[in-house]
Amino acid sequence: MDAAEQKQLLREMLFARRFEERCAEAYHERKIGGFLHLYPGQEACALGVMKVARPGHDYAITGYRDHVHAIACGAPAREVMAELFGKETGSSRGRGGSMHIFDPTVHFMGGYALVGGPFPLAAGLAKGIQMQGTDQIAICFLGEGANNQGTFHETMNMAQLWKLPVLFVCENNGYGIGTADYRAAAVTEQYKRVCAYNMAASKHDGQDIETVMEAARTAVDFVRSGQGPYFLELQTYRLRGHSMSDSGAYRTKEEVETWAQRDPLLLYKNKLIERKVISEEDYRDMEKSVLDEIENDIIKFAEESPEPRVEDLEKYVLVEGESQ
Ligand SMILES: Cc1ncc(C[n+]2csc(CCOP(=O)(O)OP(=O)(O)O)c2C)c(N)n1
Repeated sequence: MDAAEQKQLLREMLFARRFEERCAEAYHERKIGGFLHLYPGQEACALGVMKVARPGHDYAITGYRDHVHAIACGAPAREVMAELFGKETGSSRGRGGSMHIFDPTVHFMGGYALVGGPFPLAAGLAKGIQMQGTDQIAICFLGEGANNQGTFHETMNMAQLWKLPVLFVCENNGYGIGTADYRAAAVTEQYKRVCAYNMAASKHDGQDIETVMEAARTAVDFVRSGQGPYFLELQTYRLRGHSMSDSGAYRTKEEVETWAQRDPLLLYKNKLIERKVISEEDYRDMEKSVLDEIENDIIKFAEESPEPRVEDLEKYVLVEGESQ
């Protein structure tokens, strides 16, 4: 990447971080209701993989920690925020909320609350691509906790058997809510679990975005070339709680602080400063412009958008196969 591209990538990481922090504030202001799962600490995973894939062309699907994935696919950040605010202009017209961002126009297929639910849906997307014979791929981003679901094993088997064009990205942050991986899984190195299905797999540092991009390049090329599925494990850490109601009592301050030193945003910022691509002053200016965009464009749009109308309560509800 040239200097301008590196700067742009840093801005996207910073934007993702500040967007999520602003969501937390809006939640405390009671502008966002329901469950809210934030992404700080894991940005290099979704942004790194989608930088290498083809957003808007390839399909992506994920769980409930989905805002940044949607934006990385090209969903307008305004519409993601409006969805969180429950507004009619939101990506799911305010009916879905944080866990159900959905934007088929950019091939972002959601946003699901059921842990492990997206695995077979991703395989279905990949089967559709295979039948149509296009050069697209389906990308399924999920946490390591999801790999303990039956859907994981059923999907890995079928994906490999049918050589589906699907990339599984395991964002291994070490915890499923408050349960450490070693307390729930017999094998904690997730990439090893798919060797039972003869699936190509590898594990990488999920904090360094350039490492993620390099690993994703190999994985994406493999899947796109028709060789079948690939399982990419990225070791990462969420710097905040599982959701807004998490006290964090299950992990030590020292552990969080150690991981904070490998914060993906700081790692990349420091790299660019060392390479003299940016200065501290440039970073401050970048931060100002990101905060300005979030406040004066994105939040403003969400605040000023209309609520869904009561008369439209049943609109988009499917009854006996018909949309009302
Ligand atoms: C089918 C199902 N079982 C249980 C839950 C409750 N639950 C919500 S999040 C979660 C942990 C998932 O952890 P992981 O897949 O590692 O994702 P992370 O939150 O770390 O991103 C659980 C068990 C659920 N939402 N769906």
